[in-house]
Amino acid sequence: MLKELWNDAEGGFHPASAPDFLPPAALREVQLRRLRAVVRRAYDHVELFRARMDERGLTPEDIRTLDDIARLPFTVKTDLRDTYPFGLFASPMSDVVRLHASSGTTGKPIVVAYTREDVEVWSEVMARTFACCGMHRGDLLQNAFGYGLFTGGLGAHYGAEALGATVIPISGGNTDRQITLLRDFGVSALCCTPSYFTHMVERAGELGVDLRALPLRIGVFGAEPWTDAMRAHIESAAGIKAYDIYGLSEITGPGVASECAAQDGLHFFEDHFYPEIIDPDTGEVLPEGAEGELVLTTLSKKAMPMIRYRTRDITSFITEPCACGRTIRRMRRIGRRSDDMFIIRGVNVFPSQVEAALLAVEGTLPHYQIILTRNHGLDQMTVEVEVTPEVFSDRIGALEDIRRRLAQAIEQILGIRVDLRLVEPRTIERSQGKAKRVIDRRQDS
Ligand code: DLL
Repeated sequence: MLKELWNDAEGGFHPASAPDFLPPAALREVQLRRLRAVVRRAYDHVELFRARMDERGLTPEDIRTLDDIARLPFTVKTDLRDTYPFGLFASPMSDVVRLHASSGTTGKPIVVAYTREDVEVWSEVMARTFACCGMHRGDLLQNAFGYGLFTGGLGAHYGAEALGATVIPISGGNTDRQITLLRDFGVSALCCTPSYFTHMVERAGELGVDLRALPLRIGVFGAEPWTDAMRAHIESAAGIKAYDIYGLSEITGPGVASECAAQDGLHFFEDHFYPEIIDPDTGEVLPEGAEGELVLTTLSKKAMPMIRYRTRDITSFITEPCACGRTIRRMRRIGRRSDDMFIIRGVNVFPSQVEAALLAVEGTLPHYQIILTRNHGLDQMTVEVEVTPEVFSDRIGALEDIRRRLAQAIEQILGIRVDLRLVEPRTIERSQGKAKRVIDRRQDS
């Protein structure tokens, strides 16, 4: 079976991808076996988890079916902060071969650990991610995710090597050099955040390099929310297929879920990460297909098992089978986190809604920022968006016309009027990693 999956010439599959195609009953068996083992491990080695199990009168033996997972306590981000730096480790430091950390927006970073086996599993799921995106041995991957404490760079690096592709470990930044290598090396695949890639596209244009004429055919993007409108922009500007990949440091990093050729939802590598969707208010598991908060359990993590980790990311399972033939479950793209919503004059707003409205209007660039301020106790939202050089240099009429259409598009989606500031290309700061879309100055005013 493994051999049949290897499709070197056209790409798509890799021997490690076999679990993607398991019959569901066989997959459930693997999951239950691993779930029982990981609960046992966490109970024996992680004090916080054992105390929470004891409080509920639960022992690892009580986990007899996959549904029993709902009886287990949740883990949340503050648990990582409260036990900073190493309090959730289930392995002695002598077995830990790697640490990563994520800075987050407030306070102490969170620290995550990997044994040698954990790094192997991570490489496998990243190899499966790249295979999902149509990459194969012989591909030349420019890895523009940041190398360092962030999991993107090294996660993608090890995965691409496990796949048998050739990696260029360029990391993020130094955009002119990125474009030179893309062109001179004949790069066929590239990975980074979608916002950084829009910057690369823009810079390539300035340098007179037509990305569409290069051998580049695959873009693997993730680490931040992006919309289908952004995908359409990227695919047509660079002449590539753009895939969405998902993951988070607490669970392993990238490699938790990935789109496939169908570009219709992200497959979970659920033989290693068990997904549930819960009601964020009550904590109840929701029926298949309903939208809610994604909760993940690591089934094979050794150094830092995570049991029912609440991601804050909002999505739903897709219940129809996928055209690609994979049997592992899929979720819809993550458009928002339960904690990135803000309320303006009583209306709930997610940055992704603003992005969708902006990209629907021609003449704007995919560079924008949302600024929140408070004026006499009243919250104000200003959307700053760059317009194309043609529009900007045109007579006032063109600018006014775009402003009107943007205001309409936003009002249609959000139901409120916002302040719009149309700015020259290059005004808004470019990010090499995750873009900062919302600047909240409400506390300053
Ligand atoms: O961003 C890991 C990663 C690296 C994923 C490279 C994909 C590619 P953290 O820095 O811990 O880890 O941030 C995790 O980023 O909970 C989501 O809110 C968000 N996120 C990650 N991927 C996506 C995506 C990495 N494809 C947090 N769409 C997660 C939307 C995403 N949000």
